[in-house]
Amino acid sequence: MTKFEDIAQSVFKGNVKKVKEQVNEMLKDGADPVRIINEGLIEGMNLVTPLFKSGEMFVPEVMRSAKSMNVGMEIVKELISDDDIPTKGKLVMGTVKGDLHDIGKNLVSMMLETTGYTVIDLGADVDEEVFLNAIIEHKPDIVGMSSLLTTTMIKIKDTIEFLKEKGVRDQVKIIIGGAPISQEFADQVGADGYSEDASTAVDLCDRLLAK
Ligand code: B1M
Repeated sequence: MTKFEDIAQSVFKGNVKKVKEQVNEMLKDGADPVRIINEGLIEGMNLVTPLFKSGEMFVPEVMRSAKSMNVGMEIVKELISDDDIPTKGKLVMGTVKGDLHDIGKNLVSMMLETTGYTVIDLGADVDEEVFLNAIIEHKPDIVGMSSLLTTTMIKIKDTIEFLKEKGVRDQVKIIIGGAPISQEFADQVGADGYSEDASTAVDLCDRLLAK
């Protein structure tokens, strides 16, 4: 096994301490930081994704793997310019106005980040104006909206309408999700996509940006 593969295995196993040690040791030996990211840290999360999808790995284990990857990433990031960090696309993400549930949204953001997306997380209870300003400021490829309450689902529709009124709707793809959300609802409100969980959200973003 190569040293990059060793790091990938430690990320996969969620061993934060080992990832820290291995990354620091490889940097000391002069390894390329970008290769550490691509062939070690990201590769480790790539091992996690199919097992999470098939139900063989669960949320706490995925969180540990993601934490290991992030710890490694923090060390390596110091040494390279932002332009060298591979990014598949930029997302602005938030739970809609009136809704405080953020666990699922955080998991989606984390999976996207660990598979190479840049995520600007606006948090929960996000007003439509805040989505608008974030689009203007960050120029994301995708906007993600989460809702966990049947009473706040309507806010997704309102926010999309508001973005249309302000003339920015067509500048971004919009994805939505959360327990009460369905593909049918996504079609009704004019979202570009719906995903039922964090790993299919990654597939959805990949598909939307490949078009
Ligand atoms: Co509340 N809550 N809650 N709650 N809560 C639910 C959602 C509820 C179903 C519980 C129930 O009654 N059975 C119910 C909603 C009923 C309904 O609307 N039909 C409910 C209620 C009623 C409420 C309050 C109104 C209770 C009250 O005060 N009377 C209140 C509302 C507060 C508010 O938001 N204004 C409330 C409050 C809370 C807590 C604050 C206590 C806490 C939230 C803490 C937090 O998030 N920081 C909480 C919790 C924890 C839950 C349950 C138990 C768990 C939600 C969760 O985190 N699931 C929930 C019951 C349940 O869902 N079984 C419940 C785990 C998470 C990983 O899954 O969020 O579904 P989930 O996310 C998934 C997918 O949905 C998807 O991917 C995620 C990962 O796989 N996904 C996306 C989510 N967002 C996505 C976005 C995407 C793509 C995929 O693209 C953008």
